[in-house]
Amino acid sequence: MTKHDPVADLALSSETLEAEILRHLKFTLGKDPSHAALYDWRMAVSYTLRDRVVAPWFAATRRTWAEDRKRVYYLSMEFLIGRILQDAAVNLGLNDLIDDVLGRLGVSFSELVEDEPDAALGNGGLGRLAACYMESMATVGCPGYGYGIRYEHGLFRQRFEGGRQVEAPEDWLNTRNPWEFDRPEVAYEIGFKGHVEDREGRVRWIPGETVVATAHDTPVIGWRGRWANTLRLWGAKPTTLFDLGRFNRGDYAAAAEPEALARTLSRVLYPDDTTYQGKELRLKQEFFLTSAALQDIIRRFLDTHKDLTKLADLVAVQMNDTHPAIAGPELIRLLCDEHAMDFDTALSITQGVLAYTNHTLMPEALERWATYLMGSVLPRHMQIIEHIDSWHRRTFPNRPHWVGIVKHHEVRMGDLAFVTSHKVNGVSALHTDLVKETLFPELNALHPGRIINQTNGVTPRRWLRMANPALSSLITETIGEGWEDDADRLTELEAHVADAGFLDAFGAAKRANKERLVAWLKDETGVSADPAAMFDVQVKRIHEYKRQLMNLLQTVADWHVMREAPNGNYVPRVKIFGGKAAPGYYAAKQIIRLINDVARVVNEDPVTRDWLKIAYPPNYNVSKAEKLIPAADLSEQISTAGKEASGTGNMKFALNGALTIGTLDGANVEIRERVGAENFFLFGLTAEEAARRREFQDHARSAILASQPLQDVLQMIAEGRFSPEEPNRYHDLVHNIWNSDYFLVASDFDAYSAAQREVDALYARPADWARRAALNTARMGFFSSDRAIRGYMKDIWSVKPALDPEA
Ligand code: NBG
Repeated sequence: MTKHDPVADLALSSETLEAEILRHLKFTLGKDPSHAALYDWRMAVSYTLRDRVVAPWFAATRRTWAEDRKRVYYLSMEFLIGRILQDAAVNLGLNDLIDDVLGRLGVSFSELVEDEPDAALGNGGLGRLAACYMESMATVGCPGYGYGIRYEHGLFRQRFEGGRQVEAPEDWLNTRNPWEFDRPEVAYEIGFKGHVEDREGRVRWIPGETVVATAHDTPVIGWRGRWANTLRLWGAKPTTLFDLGRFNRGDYAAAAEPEALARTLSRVLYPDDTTYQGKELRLKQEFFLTSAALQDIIRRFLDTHKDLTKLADLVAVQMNDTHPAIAGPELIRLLCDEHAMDFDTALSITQGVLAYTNHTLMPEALERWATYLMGSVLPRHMQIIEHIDSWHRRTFPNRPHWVGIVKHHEVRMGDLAFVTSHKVNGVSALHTDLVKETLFPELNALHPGRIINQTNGVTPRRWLRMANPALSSLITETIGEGWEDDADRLTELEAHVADAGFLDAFGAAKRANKERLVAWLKDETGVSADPAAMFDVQVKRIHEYKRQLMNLLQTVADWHVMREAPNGNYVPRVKIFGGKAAPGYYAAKQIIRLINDVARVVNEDPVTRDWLKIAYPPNYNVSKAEKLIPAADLSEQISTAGKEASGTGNMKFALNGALTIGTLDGANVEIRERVGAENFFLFGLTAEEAARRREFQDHARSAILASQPLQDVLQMIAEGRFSPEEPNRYHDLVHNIWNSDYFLVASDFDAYSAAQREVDALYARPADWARRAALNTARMGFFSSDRAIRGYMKDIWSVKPALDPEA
């Protein structure tokens, strides 16, 4: 039998495309073209594209049913999707056609693209990884669903007032979301609180509160539309809509109370990715997502199968960090209490189904719920957690006494996720070793082989093909089509790096991206940058461990040198920062303010104006990353070794031909191995050395005393050189570096400075720089999320890609 080729269905003439856009404009938006606003055009084009996704989406779904394939369910509290319009256009191969057709209609496609709100249902790397993985699952043909929460307000909007971060609510759903299909008929009741009844061994949880979870589906289309999956986001609704009695008595606010209470569950994303706060609403959100997903999964399984003991043959559930780790107890509850299974069988099925990805070692980010809170919000689950823990203790009598899921009146979600899973994975090779050695040494000894590595990846469709059309065209001209879903083919570029013509073209593509960015930076920040200068970029969440402060201190040191010796010869740089701080994270907010204070002084300095500029565009998000990354020359990946689990921005930069200055942390280690040590600026303490360095009481003070430049910089900041209106504004910050400096800014400062001088020296040799940059792009294919997803499919999910010939 010849297989139907859905790609053929995507072919479209420009006349048809135009007619479809105009049809949507008229019948969906109710607008005459002569009166249509940008918004109307964007909606019309989005609906037209969404229509094109439906056929491959149905085809993939039908095939999964018909072939009774195993499905993967990716449970995540965050999906940092960004904009969808252009991504869909690129994957469907319609980008240029749409551009032409709209051009003829007098509409600018790039303006439409910029008009789309950025779906920011995530904080940072963990959420963006989930989005890249969804796209790769659709590209390789891994049948599956992403399950998340449809937050009405995603990550806050950041602006600066007097250099300080100010947060404003984000409202991506203010206008219609053209990508989703509402599924009001897919609804599940989710309970909280209440009590547990035990009638002759039949245990039942009687919740004290309930809400309803309803589904909103967004199709996720893979490369060339060969496969599509569903991102199913849950919204919360009240079980009883409205208290009519109260309304009739005129008590309108109270009448709407049930609705308001339910809605809070899917109202806002918690804006913090590195600390755990123990808030009841957060626990409720986690359970809301998890329970809705598991009920949906079991319902789908029972549509075609009877025997729930076979669940793991058709279902793989991935828990993205511990946020959905209540999945273990919830699945056991559903199997035991609702489907009359015994505990041991239910636990073993659960372990077969679940797997857990760990994304951080930071102790303050590891979720632990007070038993009284867990017991009150989820009383039945608290019992089951105790059962799991005592089962584990009985099964492993040599388990050390300090190990356990419930300890010191807390439920440790990492241990819970570990025990209820068949595989636990780290997100880079180094991180995986540290998970084994420092986070779960005892559990690792009891369950050898359970912890495995799956190094993160990023989708080359969005992060190269779409974000960097200049470089993408060059790649296609040089090695031909097809590298987008076979990123290992990028190595074919290596044969061309000795060719001066190719290197010139490579440099020209970078230059074009930088020119685009210059115009944008001017608009966003007022800073004028010279496209010939080195663009040195650090964009990511602001956190002490990521050491934006070290980068800034180094910048001030450079500025100081230039001022002292204004006749010197300096390599011009534009220092670009981007990122948000958690609203309650004081130290991170001080760092933001200091960057802005320093930028104001440096950018106005006539002595250094030709060499140094600092730009900090506010509100860094996915669409800003798409502009910044392709224009970067230098990628700053300078976290304290042992602290960054992987990083994924590091991959996006190197893929786009930036050179990295970085520590031996997270995936930097593997990036350096792949691109070659000579094409990577390494500096700093290793994870082991960092740990040992901290044991030395005076590490910061002695490093500062040994470094005149660092002393000078700290002195300038402490004296209020950058905050004359409030000279002691950064007292705490400087005091902290001298006296504690947990993240070893002082100890790594000189090594970092020396590496920056190597960077300068190479940038002064443009041909050498271009060759090394091109080698980075050529050797980054490994970091495609397709490779990562294939790894998960093989080692964790036991699922074969539906698009591979023999599958
Ligand atoms: C983050 C890590 C990053 C990593 C991403 C994706 C959390 C909790 N962790 O280093 O800090 O790249 O996860 O794995 O957001």
